[in-house]
Amino acid sequence: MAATHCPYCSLQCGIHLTPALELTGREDFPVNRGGLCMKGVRAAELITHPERLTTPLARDRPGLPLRPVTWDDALDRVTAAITRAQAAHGRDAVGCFGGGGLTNEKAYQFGKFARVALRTAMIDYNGRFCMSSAAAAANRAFGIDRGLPFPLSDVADADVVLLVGSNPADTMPPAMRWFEAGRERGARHIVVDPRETATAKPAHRHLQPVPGTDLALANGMLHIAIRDGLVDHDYIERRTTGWDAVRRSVRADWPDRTERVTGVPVADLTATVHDLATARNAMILTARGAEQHADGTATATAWINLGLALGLPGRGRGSGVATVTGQGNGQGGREHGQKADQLPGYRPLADPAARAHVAGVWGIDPDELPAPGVSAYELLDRLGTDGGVRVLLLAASNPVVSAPDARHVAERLGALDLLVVTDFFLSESARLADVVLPTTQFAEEEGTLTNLEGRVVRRRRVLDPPPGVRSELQIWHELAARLGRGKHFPTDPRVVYDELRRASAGGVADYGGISWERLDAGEELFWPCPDETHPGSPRLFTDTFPTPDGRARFVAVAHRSVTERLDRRYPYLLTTGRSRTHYQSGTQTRRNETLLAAEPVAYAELHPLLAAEIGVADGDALRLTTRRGSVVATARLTDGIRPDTVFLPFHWARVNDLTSARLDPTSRMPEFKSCAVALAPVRARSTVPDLEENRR
Ligand SMILES: Nc1nc2c(c(=O)[nH]1)N[C@H]1C(S)=C(S)[C@@H](COP(=O)(O)OP(=O)(O)OC[C@H]3O[C@@H](n4cnc5c(=O)[nH]c(N)nc54)[C@H](O)[C@@H]3O)O[C@H]1N2
Ligand SMILES: Nc1nc2c(c(=O)[nH]1)N[C@H]1C(S)=C(S)[C@@H](COP(=O)(O)OP(=O)(O)OC[C@H]3O[C@@H](n4cnc5c(=O)[nH]c(N)nc54)[C@H](O)[C@@H]3O)O[C@H]1N2
Ligand code: SF4
Ligand SMILES: [Mo]
Repeated sequence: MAATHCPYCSLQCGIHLTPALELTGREDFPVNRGGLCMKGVRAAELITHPERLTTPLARDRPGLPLRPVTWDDALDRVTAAITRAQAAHGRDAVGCFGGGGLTNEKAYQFGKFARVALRTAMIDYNGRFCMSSAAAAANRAFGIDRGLPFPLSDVADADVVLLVGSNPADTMPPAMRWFEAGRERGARHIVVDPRETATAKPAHRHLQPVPGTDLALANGMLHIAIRDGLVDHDYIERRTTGWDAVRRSVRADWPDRTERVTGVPVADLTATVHDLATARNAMILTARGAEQHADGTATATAWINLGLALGLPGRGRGSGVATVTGQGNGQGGREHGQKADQLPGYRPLADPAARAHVAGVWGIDPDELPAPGVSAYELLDRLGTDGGVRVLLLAASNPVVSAPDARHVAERLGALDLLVVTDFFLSESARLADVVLPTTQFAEEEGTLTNLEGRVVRRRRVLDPPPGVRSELQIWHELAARLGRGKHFPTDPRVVYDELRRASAGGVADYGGISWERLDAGEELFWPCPDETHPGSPRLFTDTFPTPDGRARFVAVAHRSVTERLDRRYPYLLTTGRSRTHYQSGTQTRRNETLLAAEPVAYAELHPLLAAEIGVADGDALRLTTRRGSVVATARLTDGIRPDTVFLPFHWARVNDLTSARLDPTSRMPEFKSCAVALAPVRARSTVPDLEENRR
């Protein structure tokens, strides 16, 4: 039996797993203390799933079906395509697209593979669709991007918690124990969400803004804090810069104006500000609802501004402004080099000193390192075009389902010379591939992941992978060897990790002192941890911020309406997100019988008033159409949602045909969480197969 972690979300719940694949929650792991969600308890069922990929597949020509091939054949095809594309179109004709589910070792190695074996600038990953707005805002304000700068259990110590666009009751159920512990102590919880979610129901107050207006909401609350003399001037003076500009910038954000823009009553705005400001300890937590907008960075910044004005970051246990990271290794995945502009340790790729350090560890000349490339959506958008990527290596993401304007993305993938997908199932994206490489699942590999708190956890191997399956570390070694750079790519994850420690040493995300030995001995280690005698950093910002002057930075941000225009043809607002049952693009959870039975088809939540207006009843098929695409989902009526808004979980193919790829100017985050939509009942039963097609 091994003490390891759930493969899914950023909570990284501790589990015990036996070679017979019996899975139970670990009481000794401080984040979940034995608790697991319905996805986590069933995670091991996928290891032996009959649809598991156990041999490489390839297509001999476009249009022909995928067929089993040998590893040598598959890897030779990939190498030949890489060599051909780079000879004809330059190094950047080959691209890499990674994922926040990859272990630290793999995320690090994938970034290195792009820069050292392929020498391409074109690498980015799905975290761009997840954490990029919060990361950009935190880097600017605090000089560091670590989702929670404190252990999750601090939530129980907060007297007031404001959750903005975050639904942990569905997305991280075991985390709720800490919220519940707080409420039992008398803490007040306030939720900002257009829907009355399972998180909002037990909260003390629920603010229901129009999707896409969170920035206006935060600025309006800051205006009230200033007007009512609730600002912590001593904190602002001692610990921050830039206050004056921010103070001036919210002068016109009067409460009635904020109510008009956001739909949140003035009384609720005022009460919330007073709750936050008068609490001994208060916490503001943002998540994707606030961040996945074309102004996501500015929105996250506005909430940070409010928190700084109230003196929350670093005030003490139970205080702060933070973001709730999403994917299993969303945190580590963005620290070690999958991002277009980053080297390991959160080092900027454009910084000569950073390049010199990492090139030294990698044993190459710094001049060999490419320049920063483009962001995830931009990379996908240009696939197969002149100057775009022509051979794409895709690992641990399923953009045909999860990228915005997904129909367009599928078309771009189809325009490639060669698409190579590494996965353990034939995902919707893998079905479009020319070469599919089967890889190991969590129970078959060693490694580390970094959870939402910046805590590094160990993933442990409990059984051998099926014959025919290889880990990504082996795959990238083999490819690098064929490209003449094999010696740079060890396959033992411990060796890779020790190199990652050296590469990250001295960087913002310093893992230098976090050894597998210390983790295996049961030490709880949070980065930064510069050396082996360092205890790690569970709580940041208590004395100083990692900015050049040690102060947090206010940044003035103004609300402008960025949401796609509503008109007579597209009169309603569509927002998207998650159901409790399924995970992400659904490759894994839609293959689990129990989970599929619990939530078999795409559904859309809407208010009974809206349903009556368009003439649908609960359970009817509903057609949703945007300026980009059209989808059928089952109507689910609830009076907990704003009557002008429809909510659609994105776990089923085609949902993202609807969403807009307009990007945040700073983070390049797409606006997954608001666009204009038309709704119509589906009368003809013949269109219902649309729903069935989504089963898998
Ligand atoms: N069951 C399940 N759990 C998961 C995942 C999963 O796919 N399924 N994925 C994991 C990952 S990668 C992530 S990133 C996290 C995400 O975790 P969350 O951020 O909690 O999840 P979402 O459902 O995307 O969005 C949260 C809420 O934002 C609300 N919202 C929509 N638009 C707006 C808006 O404009 N303003 C505000 N304030 N709220 C809005 C939605 O109604 C939704 O309830 O979950 C992780 N956990
Ligand atoms: N409309 C809308 N779209 C969204 C969002 C939203 O809220 N609304 N949320 C966005 C967010 S926050 C995220 S994080 C993305 C996630 O979207 P995706 O990037 O598509 O994430 P997953 O579905 O987790 O895809 C992971 C794929 O990799 C495979 N996989 C898992 N682990 C590994 C591994 O270790 N190695 C390899 N090779 N493969 C592996 C899985 O089987 C699956 O096919 O979706 C984004 N898309
Ligand atoms: S909350 Fe996240 S880590 Fe915990 S069991 Fe569920 S999916 Fe796994
Ligand atoms: Mo995410």
